[in-house]
Amino acid sequence: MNTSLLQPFALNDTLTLANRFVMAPLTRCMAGPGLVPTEQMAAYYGRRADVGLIVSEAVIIRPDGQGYPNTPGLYSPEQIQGWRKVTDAVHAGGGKIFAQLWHVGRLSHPFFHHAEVLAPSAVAFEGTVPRMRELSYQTPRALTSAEIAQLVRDYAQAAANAIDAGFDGVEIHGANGYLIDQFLHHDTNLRTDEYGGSPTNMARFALEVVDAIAARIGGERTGLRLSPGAYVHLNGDARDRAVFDHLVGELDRRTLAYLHVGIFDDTLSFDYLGGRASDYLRAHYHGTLIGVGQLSAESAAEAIHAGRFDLAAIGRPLIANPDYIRRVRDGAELVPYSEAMLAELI
Ligand code: FNR
Ligand code: 8K6
Repeated sequence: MNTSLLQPFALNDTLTLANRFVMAPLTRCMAGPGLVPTEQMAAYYGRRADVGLIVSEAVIIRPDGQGYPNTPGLYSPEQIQGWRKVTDAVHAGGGKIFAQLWHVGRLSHPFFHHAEVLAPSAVAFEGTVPRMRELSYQTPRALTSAEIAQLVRDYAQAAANAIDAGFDGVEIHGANGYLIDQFLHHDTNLRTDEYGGSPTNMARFALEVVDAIAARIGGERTGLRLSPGAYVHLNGDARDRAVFDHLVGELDRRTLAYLHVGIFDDTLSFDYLGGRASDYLRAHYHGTLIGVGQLSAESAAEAIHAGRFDLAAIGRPLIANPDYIRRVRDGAELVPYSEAMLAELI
């Protein structure tokens, strides 16, 4: 492999990464009681500190944002303390780590928090909760505008908590069909108020969250993950294109740490985007772009040299290979990923 991916990359004036590899956010469902990060999680992230930037597994911003068992939070003092161990371990190894801030919207279930399931509109997701197949998703209640304003404040507070916990920044989870993405697609946003009905309105919540967090912790510490191509948890609609054109155009006028494609397989082509989600974002956004989706070190190097994106996020291979960077540097074989590996943190 061309070793240039292993050279430092200046994300901005505040943050320089040791190399151009990013650990993709990977939900592991291993938090302890109270959704507090554990010592095992600190050791797991610490083992990967030589990756240029670690994006944490998705972290819920408040109790009703939970959609899977044992996903960590960032709203209680105990959770902040737990994350401090994680960020210390990563920093001790010379790494950088962002927290991925998450609310699942309609993909939550009262089983987790005994509260209502909230979403842009009262449109249910057909199916059952992964790992808890006896739980069927419910029809959510549409958020009021006062509740939307509260959510924006809760995202900003979670970002401030992340900085308190020692994170270098946050990645807003605006991808994969969760709450923010539910506002951005016509399948799940049927609102007729200032948060629905037009591209400007449908993009409003995402931009309010971005702006509230950037105002609180700095735009240079704020990244955003987006899925302009719908591929999981909701259906795409040709009209979504105009929503993302507006949103990404607005993001392009702001100074953020980066945009990150939310996808599992970046060879997927979306009719309404005119091709791959990453190519669409590259064409409309001029800041740092993180590509992802079944990348190898070789295909990542090719894509970066071709200018398709700037940084390469690696997911499943980093579950299987805590020493991924060393193996790439040495040209060593990688251990193949298998789903059975999700059972423990190696
Ligand atoms: C994921 N992915 C994911 N994405 C995200 O934005 N937040 C998350 O918490 C998770 N969690 C998660 C768990 C597991 C077990 C997998 C396999 C994936 C998606 C992930 O970040 C990435 O986009 C995909 O895995 C594609 O990259 P790879 O695995 O092909 O390199
Ligand atoms: C973000 C929370 C996810 C919880 C665990 C997800 C595990 C998924 C692992 C299988 C990956 C297969 C890729 C298929 C693409 C469709 C996306 C689910």
